[in-house]
Amino acid sequence: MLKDMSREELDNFAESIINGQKLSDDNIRDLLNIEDDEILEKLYSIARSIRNHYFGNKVFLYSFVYFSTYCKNNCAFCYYHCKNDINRYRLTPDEIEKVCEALKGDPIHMVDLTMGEDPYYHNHPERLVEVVRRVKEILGLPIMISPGVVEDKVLEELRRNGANFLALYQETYDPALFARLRVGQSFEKRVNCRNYARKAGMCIEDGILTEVEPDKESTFKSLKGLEKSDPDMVRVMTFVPQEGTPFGKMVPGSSKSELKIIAILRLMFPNRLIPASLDLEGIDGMVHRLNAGANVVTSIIPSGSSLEGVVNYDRNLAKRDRDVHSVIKRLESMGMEPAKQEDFNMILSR
Ligand code: SAM
Ligand code: MD0
Ligand code: SF4
Repeated sequence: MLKDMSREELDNFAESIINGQKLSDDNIRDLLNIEDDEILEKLYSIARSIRNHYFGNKVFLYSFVYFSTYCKNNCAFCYYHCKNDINRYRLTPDEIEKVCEALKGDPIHMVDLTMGEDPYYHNHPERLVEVVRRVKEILGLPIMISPGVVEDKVLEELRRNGANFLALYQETYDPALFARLRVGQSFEKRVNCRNYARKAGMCIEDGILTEVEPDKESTFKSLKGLEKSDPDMVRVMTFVPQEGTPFGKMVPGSSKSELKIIAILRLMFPNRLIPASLDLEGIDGMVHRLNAGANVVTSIIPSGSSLEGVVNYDRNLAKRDRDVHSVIKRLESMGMEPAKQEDFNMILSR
């Protein structure tokens, strides 16, 4: 549908989305089918126009604190799969506090506290609540939690003690694919947990994986599922095969599909938060993702930190280059800059 559009027609298309026009199912399928690089560039330019309309050249920055890499689950795609024989760590509440002390003063908008479904915290959710309470006390910043599926009462406590955002990715809205990815887990429980978090007053992030789907129709189902989920923040990440896991021998895909889906998400969710994760391709990859319509940089990790990411493009690199100052420097070279904290707080309260 974009193939023969002139610059003016592309601008009109962006304008129509800003004015409330929704993509039809046929539109979504057509966009997913684009393979030609020139046409993809047209799609990215529409996504950027829409993003710029709502956010200008301003970007939000999230620090990432993966505080326990123990997990009782066996997600086929994940390095932290319970049977993977890897070095794991669990920070104690005191150690988490130290990490946060070190983040004090960093120009970030939110801190993302992430863990595997570690029984130490899952069987004693009051420990998790206490972590959130202390981190809030220390940093005074908005807090995202990524704890996996937790009970309604725990969500309420987390909210009361300072958690603003729950990140919980469905990975796919194709139930057959879900069963292969999140082996033995309940599709509905994951949906319900997200819905309850919203009811309890939190913002929610949902997301999907790409380069694992059996076909385009599966991706289409996921996009429609996200539409129904209607999250405040919406993510796509490229599946990266992880050594020692059931999907470890799969052939890695390129980021082309992710970039295309980021742009489609921008057309479907014009004014929402859409991340460019540093975890997949570092700062160079961030540039492409922002150019496809993203407006948040996630997985920022202090340069000296020994904490993990989830996918860890830099697991085997000598130098880790995803600290906040390197990010801001690169943003500036693109004509972009960090947003004000007030702008972020406004999004949290809408
Ligand atoms: N344990 C919690 C959970 O699973 O919800 C929190 C961790 S969550 C941040 C881990 C997310 O990283 C997954 O939901 C998935 O979207 C992403 N992820 C994990 N392994 C990945 C991989 N190999 N490639 C791409 N994304 C991956
Ligand atoms: C990221 N490594 O943003 C983080 C993680 C969890 N809420 C986010 C997947 O890429
Ligand atoms: Fe555990 Fe989360 Fe990894 Fe699944 S994705 S194995 S729940 S850390």
